[in-house]
Amino acid sequence: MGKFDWADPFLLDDQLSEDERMIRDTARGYAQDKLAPRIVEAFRTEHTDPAIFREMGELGLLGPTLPEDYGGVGAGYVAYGLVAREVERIDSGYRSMMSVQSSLVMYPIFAYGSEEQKRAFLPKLASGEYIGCFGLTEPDAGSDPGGMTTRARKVDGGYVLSGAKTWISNSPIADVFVVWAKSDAHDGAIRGFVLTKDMKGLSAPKIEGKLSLRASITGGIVMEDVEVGEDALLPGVEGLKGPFGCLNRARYGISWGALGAAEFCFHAARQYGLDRKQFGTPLAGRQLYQKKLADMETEIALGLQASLRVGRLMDEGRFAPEMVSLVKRNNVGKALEIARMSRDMHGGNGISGEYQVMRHMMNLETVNTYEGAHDVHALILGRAITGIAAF
Ligand code: TGC
Ligand code: FAD
Repeated sequence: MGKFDWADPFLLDDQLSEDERMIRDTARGYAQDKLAPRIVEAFRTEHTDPAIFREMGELGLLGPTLPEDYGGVGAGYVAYGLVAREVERIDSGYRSMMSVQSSLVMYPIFAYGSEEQKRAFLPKLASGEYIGCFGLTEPDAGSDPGGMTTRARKVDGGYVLSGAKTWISNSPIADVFVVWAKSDAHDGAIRGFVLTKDMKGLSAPKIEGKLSLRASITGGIVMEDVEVGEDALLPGVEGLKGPFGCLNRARYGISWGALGAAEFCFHAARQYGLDRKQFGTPLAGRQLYQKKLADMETEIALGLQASLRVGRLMDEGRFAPEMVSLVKRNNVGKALEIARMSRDMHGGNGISGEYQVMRHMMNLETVNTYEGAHDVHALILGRAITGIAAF
């Protein structure tokens, strides 16, 4: 007979390789020692610390799946997911900073870029010397990125980009901008371009006053006739499959990350219930309280197993995007329910910054929306189930 561990019911740890456990422990140590002490204040004051990129870079946590030649550590996707889980256990905003840099900026340059682009950008993105952002969403094209109006006009020796992106993580502090635009030289097909912050006509205003993800800066990208050379075009991909190829990886990482946030909220509710007495007994001794804890533990355990399975298939080159939609949608939706539940179980204390569960709850509202809203992933699955697109 095996022993039951309430915090690891299916012995997830046993299913990891030595290398995966090592990367997980590095990420956990960093997150607990360096990120946890600053998050309450950072969230309260809406402060994004750019030094975090360099700290993560030093530990090999940026673009870890890339080969060492380009600054990565050649890790697999399970290891990448484990990093996301540890970082988001502290805050979804910190995980956002890490996953945009890794999956949405480094990955497209690696997968679709020229050798010169890879050499010029990847090592500095891996070390955190450069900060990157990914511009797909526009004011009138969110769930439907095919409706974008940003244009790349062909001119002698390059392109002129014009248009506006919005809700872009990292953009106000970014050095490198991976931007998607419809290119008239390619029959209006969507193409990727790598821009840098010093380019004339490019600006990235901050979006102020978010009530969610306050430790991760978000902004727009405004392109007013930005002239770029041929060398700014990502040569290796054309069409929406370019940005979606990156999103598959980021969404998968989020499926692990959100459960890290959920685990924080579950553990906090358990401890609170053990410590807090009402009507002469610890709250954790009440049936209703225990049912909620059991529901939390169940959803987290099932979700982690599912993400682990998708990660293994990714490492074997056998994943399908719909698998990612399934785990992103389910795990984030469940994490949001768990955070809301934990907030409630903390009573009045649950609304204070110090107890942290309401911060996770507010963050997860964003996580449920970005990288494909919860309902949009239902429609992706619906299309795969029925063969009928209902977007
Ligand atoms: P559809 O006709 O389905 O596809 C167009 C082309 O794209 C290909 N494709 C994919 N390729 C790889 N992976 C995927 N997941 C793919 N999904 C589609 C498809 O094969 C086709 O290729 P081709 O060669 O035939 O042209 O496209 P649609 O326009 O009908 O799209 C529908 C829908 C809903 C699936 C899609 O637009 C969607 O996923 N919308 C959600 C938008 C979204 O996720 N935006 C994310 C913005 S980035 C972000 O939020 C970052 S936050 C980061 C952080 O801070 O952590
Ligand atoms: P909409 O598409 O207008 O959707 C609104 C609602 O309608 C949602 O509930 C949605 O599920 C629903 N809906 C949409 N279409 C349908 C349909 N066909 N049928 C039924 N319901 C539907 N984008 C980037 O490109 N890069 C980034 O780095 C980035 N970072 C972000 C950071 C933050 C903090 C936030 C909030 C967003 C970020 N985004 C980023 C944008 C994000 O990806 C979009 O907000 C998301 O894709 C949804 O688009 P939207 O906001 O335009 O909502």
